[in-house]
Amino acid sequence: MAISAGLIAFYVVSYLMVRPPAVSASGAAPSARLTLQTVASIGFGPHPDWVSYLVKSPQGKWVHSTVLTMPAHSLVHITILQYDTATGLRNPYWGGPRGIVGLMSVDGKPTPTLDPDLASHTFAIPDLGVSVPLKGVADDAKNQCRVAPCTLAQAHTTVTFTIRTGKAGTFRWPCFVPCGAGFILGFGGPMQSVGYMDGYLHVV
Ligand SMILES: [Cu+2]
Repeated sequence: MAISAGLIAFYVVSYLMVRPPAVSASGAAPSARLTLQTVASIGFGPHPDWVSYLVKSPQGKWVHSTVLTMPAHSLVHITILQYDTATGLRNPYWGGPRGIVGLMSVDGKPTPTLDPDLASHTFAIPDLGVSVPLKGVADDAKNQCRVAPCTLAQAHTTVTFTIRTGKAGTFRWPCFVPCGAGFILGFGGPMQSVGYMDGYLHVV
């Protein structure tokens, strides 16, 4: 009894305390690069069926984290490999990319705006005025990824865009698509969990 109470306490504390590792963009000021992927289900860990982001380390390894580090006063070229299908945005305001330098490109095509119904997730940093809708994979696409990290051979869309960082600081970057399937209004679970659909950006 004491042992199980201890285990439960440990589980609760580790759940509250554990933070995923910070992963840095490649390169240094004034120009850096960062690659992320989104997956419909992470496939391992305490919540294998949760939707999630992963980030590629400068060494090319996929890391299950949403804690990012970028250089200040820089252009950061971001690539997001989108393996999840569309959920759709409740608020069409988020359908237009905002706060980026130039246009986003979707599968190599410059794209001024995205039909909100096609969005799977957003990459958004509200304090920096950045919000980019991420086009989902078609529901009937062949060879869909079920376990992360997904590979380029599996169905995906590729979204690229550039943001400009300013001064140093730490910023939240939550997802604004109600992608937390099975939770109230789609906004619970992974949507509120750092490492899945909520993250921190350290500008240094
Ligand atoms: Cu999301």
